Amino acid sequence: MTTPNQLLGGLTPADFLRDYWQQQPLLIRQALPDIDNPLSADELAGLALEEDIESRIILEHGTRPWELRRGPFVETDFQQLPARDWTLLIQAVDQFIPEVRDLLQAFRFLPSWRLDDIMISYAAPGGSVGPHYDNYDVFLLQVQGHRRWKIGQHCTSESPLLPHDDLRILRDFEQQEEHLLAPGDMLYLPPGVAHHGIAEDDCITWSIGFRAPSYQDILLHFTDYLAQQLRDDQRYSDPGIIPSEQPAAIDDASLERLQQILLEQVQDKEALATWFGRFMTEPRYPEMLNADDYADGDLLAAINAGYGLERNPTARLAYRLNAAEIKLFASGEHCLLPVSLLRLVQLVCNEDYLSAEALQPWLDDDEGKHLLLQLLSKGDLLLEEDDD
Ligand SMILES: [Mn+2]
Repeated sequence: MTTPNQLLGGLTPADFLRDYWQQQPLLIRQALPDIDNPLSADELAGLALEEDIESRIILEHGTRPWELRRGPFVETDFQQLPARDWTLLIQAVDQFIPEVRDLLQAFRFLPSWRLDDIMISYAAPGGSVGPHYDNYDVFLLQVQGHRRWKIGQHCTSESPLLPHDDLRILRDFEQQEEHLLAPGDMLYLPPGVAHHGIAEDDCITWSIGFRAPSYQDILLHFTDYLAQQLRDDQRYSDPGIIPSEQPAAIDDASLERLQQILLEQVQDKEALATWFGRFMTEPRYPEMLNADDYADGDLLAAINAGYGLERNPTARLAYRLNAAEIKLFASGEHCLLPVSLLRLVQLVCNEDYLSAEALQPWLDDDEGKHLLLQLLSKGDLLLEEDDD
């Protein structure tokens, strides 16, 4: 496993966050020198055949320039592809392949609720998804073969795009840097930086992507959440007004009353925390969380037999600690817990695997045991299974 400083090319996480994160690209040679590709091109193609896996193929010279095809695919789709200039993209591979998920441990210096997924791309020689920019940070890790990355200008939603129904390809690309990445090399890009990666050979790149809710989403979803907590009898009111000279006019005093209503509501910091924690832990594939009832006995028997609990790879967990309590967010829902459970909450949020040894002390704590049972029943945690 790589050390944090190796991962960031000799920078400490604090240096990286201060000088690069959200600001400027960083090329890191041999960020993961020992990376051992756990998924071959054939295995990636195999994933693209599966119903519940999001996959796309982009052909630079298809039935139209930059043709997008969406999975699931069938084997003959791959047999009919040209020898070069196409890319296969598979989303959220970290949720399906433990060896891919393990890489996320290296990014623990960032808030885990900001992480979105690891997308894997396989490209035939010349393959590319075109010059584009993303609205979120991304680390691009070269895992097999070589990719030439061209880095361009800063873009915004005003930047002109090629006419295309499905892909956001930049009309203009102003190249500023170019780097050839070999296995183990990694490129960090902040949001909005134009980039264009072209495969030199049989090329596999992992993209570690982040969640960045838009202001649109924040306003829309937070106010929707707030509105659900309000009563119908909480209404605009104007006691003490004076007679109108112009009955059709909306005056400043009326607008100020409205502003007061809005400001009072959105100022509730704990309501904001509750909404945000729920929103940022919403899983990409909620159907992969299988709710199932567990009894005390199931949990005790498993742990006493030495089995641990595994995090469901689909589950997203986060918490907020305030003076009075803990809010635990689990895959879009939340519960309130006593502060005495903080160590357990941190264990559950931070670890992919909870050993029987680590859990044992919590089985004597009614609230701790209840929390574990709740997470098991919701499907966020899973009982460890026999390997054979
Ligand atoms: Mn990109």
